[in-house]
Amino acid sequence: MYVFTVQVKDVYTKLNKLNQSFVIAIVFSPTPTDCSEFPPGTCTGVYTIQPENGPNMILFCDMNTDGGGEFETLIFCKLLSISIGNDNLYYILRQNSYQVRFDLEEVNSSTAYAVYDTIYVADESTNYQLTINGYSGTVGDSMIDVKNIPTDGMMFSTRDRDNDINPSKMCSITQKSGWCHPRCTHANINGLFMIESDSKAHFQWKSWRKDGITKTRMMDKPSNY
Ligand SMILES: [Ca+2]
Repeated sequence: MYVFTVQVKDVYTKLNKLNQSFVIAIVFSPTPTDCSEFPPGTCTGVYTIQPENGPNMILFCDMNTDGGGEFETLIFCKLLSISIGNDNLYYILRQNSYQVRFDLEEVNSSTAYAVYDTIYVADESTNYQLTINGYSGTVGDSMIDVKNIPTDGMMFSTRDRDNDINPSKMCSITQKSGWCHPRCTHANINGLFMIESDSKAHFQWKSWRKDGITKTRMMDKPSNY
């Protein structure tokens, strides 16, 4: 039997330096190890989980999309951005086999998705090396770069950590996104919200839209859920 309490967490203030944004996190006891452990009928919402031998963390759990049990690793829209971070992803994903789903929306409100059967993020000693493969969906497979090199197997780059395979560029700077860039990626899901710009830095999923993507969601769930 699960019981739950409600906590108010100042998450967005820490992440975005906003002053008056709070999120209510529902805390079950015992603490689930991921969103798939919540009892049937649990509502979509913000919850506290704790992976085995890992830290407590707050997640947005989507209990509706594609059968539920998914946790949102990234939410990007005009007003908010929440990311659980690579360390927390590692603690969750090492527990089981997971799949990942990307939901994309463009300026005219049409939507599309991609599912990859396998996702894993290794620990910091590997520079958070990403495993992602087994595409299906409606947006096409954009987990490749401009030379058709797959994103699968790449390490995470940030503006001060160049782990991509492009010797002449830092793709995290060119595309303004922390990501497992091979060369500069076709799926810039951590890019900027810039509908009108033709910059390489905005949201992109080139096999679907080069411009005009207004929302991206990345959600993971156990493969056997
Ligand atoms: Ca580089």
